[in-house]
Amino acid sequence: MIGFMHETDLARLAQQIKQWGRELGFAGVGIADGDLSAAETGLLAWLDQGFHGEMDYMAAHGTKRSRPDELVPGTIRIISARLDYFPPMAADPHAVMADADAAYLSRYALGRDYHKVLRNRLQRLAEKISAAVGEHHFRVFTDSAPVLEVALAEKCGLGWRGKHTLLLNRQHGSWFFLGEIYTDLPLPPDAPEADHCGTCQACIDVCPTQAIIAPYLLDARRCISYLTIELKGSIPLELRPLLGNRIYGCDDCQWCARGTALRRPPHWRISKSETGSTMRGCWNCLPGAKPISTNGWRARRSAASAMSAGCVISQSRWATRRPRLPFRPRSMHT
Ligand code: B12
Ligand code: SF4
Ligand code: SF4
Repeated sequence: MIGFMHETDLARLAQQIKQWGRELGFAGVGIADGDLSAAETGLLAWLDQGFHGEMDYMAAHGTKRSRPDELVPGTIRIISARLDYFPPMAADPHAVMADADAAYLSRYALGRDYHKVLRNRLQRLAEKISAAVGEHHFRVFTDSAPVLEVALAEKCGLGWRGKHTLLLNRQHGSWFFLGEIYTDLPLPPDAPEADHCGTCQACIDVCPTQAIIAPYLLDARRCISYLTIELKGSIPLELRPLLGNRIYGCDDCQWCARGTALRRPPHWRISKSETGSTMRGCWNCLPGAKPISTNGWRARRSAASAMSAGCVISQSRWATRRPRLPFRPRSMHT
């Protein structure tokens, strides 16, 4: 059947896939071709600089990460999907970060394990496609293989690349996960979205460790997310005081705000550009989350670092209480 599909049938199928995606709970679905040559140059430069630190998996797969058809032969399109997260019942995150007796976990870690949720939904989406067009070759990924997820989602217009390097859009800021279906279906690709960062650089200014060393360039070795989740060794002494009570990931660069009604972390410094219209591109302040205890060893390790830096985290909160999380926090990345 696929061999006989006309362009108009493929365009209709692409619309249908997006509709099925919405029905499955995705906030956005786009279709990208597999040409990531520009991103490949950036990836190689990033690796050359050693910005990946101990994340050896980032360098381990040659060009498979930037060439989808090397990872899954026959792939010509990538269906990229966005799943929004943000725990609606959570308390004010800025209050948590200001509370020396609390520990802050990044918002993504407060819900169900997104790997499973996203993967299951993508699998169901791929099966719907199979039911409609017959067997096609596909593979489903979410942070589970060497894939340049942000570059792919950027290509097909699921948002624009912020200076913090994440993808964001006007609807939900950057508070979403990404996942993909690699396919051999010649679906019509979508266009990228325009950049709305303009002259704003609030995310760069607010980063506690100055990990965003230039617009669109992150030195992961300085990023609190890396330090508290990925790094296996101990957190460098000079960075510890900057962690505050963030013990599992960090969201500071995602709290870029527009408008005066939005609440900010206590250390927020308003950049000049925030008063300009460019800031409207980025609205991320939403209700926050409660302090959460966890028995994750990395969380304990970073809590210990935070305490050694003068941040008081009550033992009962992070060590002895029964974890309230529905799952054990784990690294997002494999
Ligand atoms: C490794 C990784 C990390 C690392 C490194 C992050 C990074 N920005 O690279 C660490 C552990 C720090 C991390 C942290 C987080 N992560 Co992460 N991470 C990944 C992972 C596995 C790979 C990302 C990657 O390819 N990085 C490599 C570099 C090369 O990519 P890049 O930033 O696009 O690089 C460009 C620039 O460096 C540029 N470049 C190179 N040289 C130069 C030089 C100059 C001068 C300039 C200007 C540019 C430039 O070119 C490159 C290519 O375009 C992806 C999942 C996936 N498989 O894609 C998730 C992913 C990106 N992470 C995600 C999330 C949610 C987070 C956190 C928010 C988690 C948290 N709350 O703690 C933080 C955010 C930190 C941040 N500001 O990026 C989501 C992002 C979703 C979104 N909306 O974009 C992803 C997609 C996971 C998912 N499936 O949803 N993460
Ligand atoms: S804070 Fe400003 S520069 Fe950073 S992603 Fe948001 S709009 Fe772009
Ligand atoms: S996650 Fe935190 S430490 Fe990492 S770049 Fe963003 S603000 Fe900086």
